[in-house]
Amino acid sequence: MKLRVNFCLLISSFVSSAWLHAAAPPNVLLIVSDDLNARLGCYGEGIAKTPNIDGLAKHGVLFERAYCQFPHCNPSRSSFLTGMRPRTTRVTNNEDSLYQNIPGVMTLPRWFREHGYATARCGKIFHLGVPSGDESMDDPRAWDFGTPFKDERPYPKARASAVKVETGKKKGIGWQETECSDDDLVDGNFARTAVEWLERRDAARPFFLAVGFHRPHLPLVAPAKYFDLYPFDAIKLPDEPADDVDDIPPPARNGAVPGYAITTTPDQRRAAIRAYLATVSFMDAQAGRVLDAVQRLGLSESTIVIFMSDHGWHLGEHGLWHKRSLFEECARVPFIIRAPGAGGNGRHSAGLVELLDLFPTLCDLTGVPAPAQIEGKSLRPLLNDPAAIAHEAVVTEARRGTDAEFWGRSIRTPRWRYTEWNGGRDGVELYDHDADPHEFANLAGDERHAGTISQLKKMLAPLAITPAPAKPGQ
Ligand SMILES: [Ca+2]
Ligand SMILES: [Ca+2]
Repeated sequence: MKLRVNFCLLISSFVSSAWLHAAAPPNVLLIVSDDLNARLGCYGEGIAKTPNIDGLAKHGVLFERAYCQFPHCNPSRSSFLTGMRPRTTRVTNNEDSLYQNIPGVMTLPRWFREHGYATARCGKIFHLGVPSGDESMDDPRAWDFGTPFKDERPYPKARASAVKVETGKKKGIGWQETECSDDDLVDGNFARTAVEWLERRDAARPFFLAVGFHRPHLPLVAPAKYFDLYPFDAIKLPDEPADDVDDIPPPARNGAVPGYAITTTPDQRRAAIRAYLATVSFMDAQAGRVLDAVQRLGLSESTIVIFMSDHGWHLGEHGLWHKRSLFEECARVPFIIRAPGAGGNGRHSAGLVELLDLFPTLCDLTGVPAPAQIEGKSLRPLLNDPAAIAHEAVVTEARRGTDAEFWGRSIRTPRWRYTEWNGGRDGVELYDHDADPHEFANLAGDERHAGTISQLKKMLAPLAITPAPAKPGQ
């Protein structure tokens, strides 16, 4: 009799746990900001005011060392939305098509859709033909619902009392503090639509809601109230050694965004930084609207929330004001996971992680199987133990240059960053993060580090794109 009771208990406990899992897999809310670096309040070194993202981090796990695979919209997004490295997707600029390169490719939202999730997109998740409004880069098979992406041009009127700094930009605008409401700009619209979608969702199915904010992508347009958070005169410019650029190989110095040469004078630099911060705070406020709705609708305990960016952005470090570099400010991204029942309480993880890890992590946390194509790793162990390690090293690659083409590949370990351009023919860089967290001193020419370089080269080779062979005479 006792045996029978235990057997019944066993059966009922098996059935109830299987039923629970089958009936209620967690929802996923994926928030992706565009061109956002890690200088947020919750990152401690922060200069941007981001109370909503900070609030999310307080209840989740913040990854201090998260890196994109390619600091450019389409290559980065094609990588983390498939879980494959750029050497596999072969998407290395904004014009490449993931779907042409890999016909029938499986993407993260499509995978969740095929596993029973209601999938919705508000804003930019795959690379869109920004700012033309062309959505040809999106995966049409991925979504049950998607908002069209329309740039807000013509931009709302500038505030009469706006700080006037001559930008020197010939076409378009670099930044603008506007007299408009949040919903007059695309990100306000994406937040509003995402909240409405959550309110009307089909509660019978778990959801995968992806909200892609456009800011702080250029042009830096935001309502004036967000500029008011940052007094112009209080904006600090980067403090760097005068000879910093002397030891940076030429391919790592060029690659400025055409038409964005607006940072010649200290006041122009202050205005550019201030506008970037204003748009970060604007984006944070929109993310807050979606996060508040998750709480208001009682979904906090059943929803995994991810906040991340597609790559970083330079605010004048090493004289750079753009993306597509392999320095820390550009390769590193904010990455926060709040998962019910895993991690939490504002822990920080110092483990190296890659955006590639997003796909397998979401599979692991939801019970959805991971497809065979995955090249990243689940971060679930790091959620439960912030001292856990996922990767010995992470890799970021870039393609730069206008007159000549330079392929850069960079490997980051807890201590070192090693970068080579065109396989080393056009320059190598080695930075010691233990002694030099701002990457001021390039140690590549120092014979004492030859062994370290040779070891890092060996680790890098199987993970990166093979650079094109040298042309005759090179
Ligand atoms: Ca981007
Ligand atoms: Ca330097």
